[in-house]
Amino acid sequence: MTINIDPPTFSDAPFFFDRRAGYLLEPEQEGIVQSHSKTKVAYYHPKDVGNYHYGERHPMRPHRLELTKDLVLGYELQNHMTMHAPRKATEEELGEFHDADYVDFLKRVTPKNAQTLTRDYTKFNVGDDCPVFYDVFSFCQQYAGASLAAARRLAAGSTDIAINWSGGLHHAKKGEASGFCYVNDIVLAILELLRHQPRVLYIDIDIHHGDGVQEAFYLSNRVLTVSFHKYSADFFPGTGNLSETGSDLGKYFSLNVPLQDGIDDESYISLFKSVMEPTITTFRPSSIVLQCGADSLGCDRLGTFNLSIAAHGECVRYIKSFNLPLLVLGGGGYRQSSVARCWAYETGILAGFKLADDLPVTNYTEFFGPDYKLHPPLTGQIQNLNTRQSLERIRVTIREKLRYLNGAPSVQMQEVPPDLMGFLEDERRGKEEREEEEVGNGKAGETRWETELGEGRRTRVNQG
Ligand code: V1D
Ligand code: CA
Repeated sequence: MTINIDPPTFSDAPFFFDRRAGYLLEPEQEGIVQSHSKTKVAYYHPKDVGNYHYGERHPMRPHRLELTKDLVLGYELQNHMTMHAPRKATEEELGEFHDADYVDFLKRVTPKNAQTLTRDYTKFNVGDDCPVFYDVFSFCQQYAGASLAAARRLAAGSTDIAINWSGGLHHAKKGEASGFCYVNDIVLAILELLRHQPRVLYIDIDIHHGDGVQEAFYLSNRVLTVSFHKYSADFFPGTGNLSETGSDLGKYFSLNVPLQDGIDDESYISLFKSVMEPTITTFRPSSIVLQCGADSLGCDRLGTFNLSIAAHGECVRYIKSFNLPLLVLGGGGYRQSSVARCWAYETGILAGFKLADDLPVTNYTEFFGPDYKLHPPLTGQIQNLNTRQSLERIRVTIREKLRYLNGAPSVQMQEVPPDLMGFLEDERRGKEEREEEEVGNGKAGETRWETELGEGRRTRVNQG
């Protein structure tokens, strides 16, 4: 591959040099530039997850996951991460959060029998936003299975970072679908982490409010949720006001950063860092789950922010710099080419590599024209309706709320006794699955991917 000197991008600007991480670039290798990290990274991509269709007129395109994976492989990042094709989540696993009748409905419903289930349609909120498409249940099992496998690997300490771009479906509720989301893989993954760890921090940079995750842990002091989102009465889901802070034991453990149209890179990053730094140092999470919805990028078909891929990635880089076990998930994102560029770039950041600006050739190269760059110039900026004063008010209010956390028992707690139920459950799990976690080389039907050198093509090596 030709060695390219990257043109300066937004993340190269001095503004982005983080004191802690020190992003000095090392010599380039095969078109990518390595940084200091020896961090272990596990990449989860459920087989066929990109082949599901919400419908012609629906903005959600799972196919974006194939574009992303092909860019990741084109950049040869698979040589620096473990690659996993995880098994599907079982009904029992989905039932750890979701109601049994809802899981059963998802399992039974098909586009053909939908007519006969109209009452359930209303009850479980399927329809325009959450259509019943062919094999919708398998789709759910796939993306949730990936987030669960990623969480298990993190909890076992077998990886430092786990990535599942097919996950991050933050709107799904215990007993109903919502906002393109059917099962909430994030809640399931956090519950898995909580079986082994005292506190989990959830951060959500999708342009929509992370309402499903907030709601699931609204009364808990073991999960602190922070969502950055557009907040207005006519923007889905309409929740996420600054005043929503949690209840009972969970009071002050839900934080919301409500923003207006057109926020730019500099204000977003400055606010993100000044909220996240005190949140992390005060809450002292044992691990972090980061939902990276890419509909907060400029030019998204549903979103109305002005963020560049570099700025979105800077949030990921910043969270990585805290060196805590990190689960990174996808979410929204409705311009397939931008989503794939963004998540490939962020995979590079997480794996410790700076990617060349010239995109590698993949099966989907035609999606990335006319520039074929990782960081194409942003066009069609939207007017920034966030004033300096409105942003300062949010910053000050959140910092005040964080002061209340200092005295919270879950934060003072140094250790949590081992969870007996979790231990018994571990024992119950099959031998194959324990090997998946301990050996990490796909013994449980996982697939390890290898790349044919020089061609950027993928071959599968079954390990079973
Ligand atoms: F434009 C559409 C075309 C077809 C079907 C749906 C939509 C659409 C656009 N925006 N639906 C929405 C949002 N729904 C409403 C409904 C109107 N009702 C009264 C509510 O405004 C839902 C937006 C969901 C965003 C999902 C997400 O990006 O946050 C996401 N996160 O993880 C996965 C997806
Ligand atoms: Ca959000």
